Amino acid sequence: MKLACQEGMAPSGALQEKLDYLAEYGYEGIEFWGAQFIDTDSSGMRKERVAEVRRFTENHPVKPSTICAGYRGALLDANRHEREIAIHDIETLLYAAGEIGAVGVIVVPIFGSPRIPDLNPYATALELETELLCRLLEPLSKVAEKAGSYILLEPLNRYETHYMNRLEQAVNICHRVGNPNLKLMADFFHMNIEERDIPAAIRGAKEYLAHVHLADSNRLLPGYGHTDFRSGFAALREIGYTGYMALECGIPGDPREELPKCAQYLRAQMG
Ligand code: LER
Ligand code: MN
Repeated sequence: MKLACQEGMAPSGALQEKLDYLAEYGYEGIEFWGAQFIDTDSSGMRKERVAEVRRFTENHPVKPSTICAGYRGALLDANRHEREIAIHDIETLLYAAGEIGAVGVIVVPIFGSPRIPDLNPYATALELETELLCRLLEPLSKVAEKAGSYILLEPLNRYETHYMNRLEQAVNICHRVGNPNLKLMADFFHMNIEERDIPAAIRGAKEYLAHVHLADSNRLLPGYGHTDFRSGFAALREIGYTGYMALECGIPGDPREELPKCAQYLRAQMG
């Protein structure tokens, strides 16, 4: 398993320096926020940013791990324009991920409350959302296939979304769509709130798990809360997971001291 860190958590402003710091601290991957690859004027790809990331990471030990969301609109919006802009931006990001060599693009189907009407007794909002999501993910995962990257569905805790809070729900969507370029990811912060048993949830997602986010129970760096990373990492090892685990959390202090300390802590939990 490889440790990664979100770009915004690394010290200093320039990409080259961030990469150098991360390598020195013991990280092997960097996760980028998606918005930087989207030209909001033309709605196309920001090719110069993609080229820059490629240039800086090509011969660097720290590689792009993933692109985290950052697209406009929402897949599960009742407004067609909002869905279409989300699809368009996610497609752009899937191609960007392919070009920079990242595993894929983290996709959250909807933040917050339902935006699809409840049409009970014909269908509940949740049933409609699942139908719609599968319909949208079928062509999107074909784009992922063409782009050489993966869609990574991310379950979030109940305070951030009403839809898809546990890994099992994302597994069901992946299973139903049945495209090998549709996968899911596991975020320890959300799992700590929603899963009954984190190692069991990870084991249940074996077939589709393609990325991990790391944060402790209080969404600070691992080691500052009460999440048991050791048992979660053992389950990841058991299912043969060898991908990235990217930090996505607050740093309670100077990143120059905290990030290397955290890498050491995480490796000890893997041990
Ligand atoms: C949001 O809480 C989250 O975990 C992100 O990875 C998704 O944007
Ligand atoms: Mn996350």
